Amino acid sequence: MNDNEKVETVLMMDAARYAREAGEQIVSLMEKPLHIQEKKNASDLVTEVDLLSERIVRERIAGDYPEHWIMSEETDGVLRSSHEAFRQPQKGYGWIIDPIDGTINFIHGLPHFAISIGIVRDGIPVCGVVYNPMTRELYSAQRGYGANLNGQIIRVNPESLLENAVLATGFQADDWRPNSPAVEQIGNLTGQSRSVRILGAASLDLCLVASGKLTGFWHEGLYPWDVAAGVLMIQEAGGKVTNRQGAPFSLSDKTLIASNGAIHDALLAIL
Ligand code: 2AM
Ligand code: CA
Ligand code: CA
Ligand code: CA
Repeated sequence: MNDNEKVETVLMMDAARYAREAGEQIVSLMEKPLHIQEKKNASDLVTEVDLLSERIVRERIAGDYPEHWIMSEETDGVLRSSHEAFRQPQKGYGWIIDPIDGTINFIHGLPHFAISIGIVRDGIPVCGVVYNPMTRELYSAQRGYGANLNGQIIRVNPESLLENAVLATGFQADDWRPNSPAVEQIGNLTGQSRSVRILGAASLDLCLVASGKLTGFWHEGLYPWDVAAGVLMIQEAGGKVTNRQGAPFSLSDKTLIASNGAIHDALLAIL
C-alpha cells in the first residue's frame, strides 16, 4: 500500500463510524412524528432527520479533517451545479454525502434507505461506505482493495443472459408521462429481463448490484451524492458502470448504467 492508500483505509473506517452514528440517530427518531417539507413537489421531500444526519456527518468530518472539502445533498443540492463540480474537479480529498438516500422509504417505514458517503481524491472516488441502519448492513469499498458487506468480500452476479437478469431503476415524478423515455425503457426491459424493480434508494441499489443480488441498475438525473460511494462498490466488486455512451461513468454524468459487466452491452443496446 502506498501512503495515499494507507490514508484512504483510515478515511473509509472513519466514514463507516460517522455513518453508523448518523444511522443510530435516524432509527431512534423514526417512531417520532416527522416534520416533512416539500422541496420541488410532493415526491421531493426532506425531513428534520435528513438535516440532523447531514449535520452529524458534516461536523465529524470538519472536526477530524478540517482541510477536506464536503458536498452534501441538503446543503449543496440547491446549487444545481454539483455535476459541474466534477468537470474540473477540486484537488485534494472531498467527501460527498447523502444523509438519507431513500427519504420516501424512510418516511414510510420501508427498510430500504441509507447514509451514503463517498470520498474522492482529486475528483476520483477512492473509498466509500453505504450504511442501511435498519438492517445494519454496511457496504464499504476502497479503490484497488475490493468491496465488502459487513466485512465479507462481495462480487457481482455472473449471469450473462439479460432474460435471467433482475434489474432496478428509479425515476422522478416529473419523468412519469405516458410514452416518456423513462416509461418506455421500463416497459422494454421488463419484457426482456426477469424483472425490473423500483426500490427507491439509488446508493443501496448500486450496492445490490455489487453484492450480486441485482444484475443491473440504470437511472437518469442522479446526483454525485447518490452514486459516489455505490459506483466504486460495483467497480471493486467486478462490475461495470458507464454513461449512456458506454464510457466509464464520471460524477459529472447524469445518466448511470450499472451492471455485473456480462449483461452491460445488452443493457446499453436497449437504453
Ligand atoms: P433521495 O431519497 O435522497 O432524494 C430514487 O429513484 C432515487 O432518486 C433515490 O436515491 C432518491 O434520493 C433520488 N431522488 C428522488 N427524487 C429526486 C429528485 N427530485 N431529485 C434528485 N434525486 C431524487
Ligand atoms: Ca432528496
Ligand atoms: Ca439521494
Ligand atoms: Ca437524500
